[in-house]
Amino acid sequence: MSLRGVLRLGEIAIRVLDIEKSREHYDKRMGLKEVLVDDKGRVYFKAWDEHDHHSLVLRETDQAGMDYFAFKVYDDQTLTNLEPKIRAFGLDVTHAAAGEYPESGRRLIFVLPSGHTMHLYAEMEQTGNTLGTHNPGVLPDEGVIRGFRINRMDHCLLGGVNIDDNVRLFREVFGFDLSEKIIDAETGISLAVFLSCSTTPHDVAFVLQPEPNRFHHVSYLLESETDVIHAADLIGKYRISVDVGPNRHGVTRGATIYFFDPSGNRNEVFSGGYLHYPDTPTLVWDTNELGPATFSQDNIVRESFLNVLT
Ligand code: M3P
Ligand code: FE
Repeated sequence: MSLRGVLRLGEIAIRVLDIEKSREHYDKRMGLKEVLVDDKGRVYFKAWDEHDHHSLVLRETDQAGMDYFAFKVYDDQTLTNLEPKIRAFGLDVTHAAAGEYPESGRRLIFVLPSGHTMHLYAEMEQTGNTLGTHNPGVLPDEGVIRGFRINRMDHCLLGGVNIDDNVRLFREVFGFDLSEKIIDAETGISLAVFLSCSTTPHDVAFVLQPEPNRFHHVSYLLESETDVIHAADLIGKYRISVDVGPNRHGVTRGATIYFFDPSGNRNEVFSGGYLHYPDTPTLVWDTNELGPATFSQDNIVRESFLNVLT
């Protein structure tokens, strides 16, 4: 893995019920920065330490959930190389021209076996993280790091059908590793799969659901576990709906909090976890250890965490 193929989760488009309440949540409380409202009224945000123009897109409508998620790839040649492989896997691929999605180069668009719409793109306007690139220093100006002190978007967890087919696509076509999985102890069926294209334990994950195309959470990286507690204090102060208070995942070993945006979409902030390399073996958990796999500080299986999706 020299990271010259599929790079990272670069953009996620989430549906919200009330754009003003969502602005308050994502910008004022979480501390993401609003950077654009497009001609369709969609609102764009970025985390402070992302160089690209944006990473989060919100669209107001009457049903919460996710419209699509988009991975950035290394260059345009990577897109060209991937398209026939995605088709050979059996998926239809449509195209979006450069500029069709704001500040973005051309895109490949397809629907995963799990029912989720995924985009790949190579170019996005780079607006920087405010530090510049020549003698950047380490701390941006006062006020740039706000709210939950989020560094960057990290991963998403999506619920759907056929998750083993997703695993095959991500491994065989996109070059991801299966870093971890949770299986049913009796049947061996995959219940959750964690896929990495980098040195993080996961860049995307899928959890088995009876219905396709469900959204479980989008997750943001914090600098430290102290910042996880700071975010928890703000979640309490502003009466943000909590799913699971500060805890640690067994899977990935991240220190985590789950909470909900005003539309019921789940968000996560986390810090820590191990480094993944291509020779790291796949770690397997079974349902006899579902508590420790999900929340390792109290080992409690939480029904809401497993069953509430948008
Ligand atoms: C994460 C994470 C499950 C674990 C999820 C883990 C579904 O979201 O960020 O490590 O058991
Ligand atoms: Fe997560």
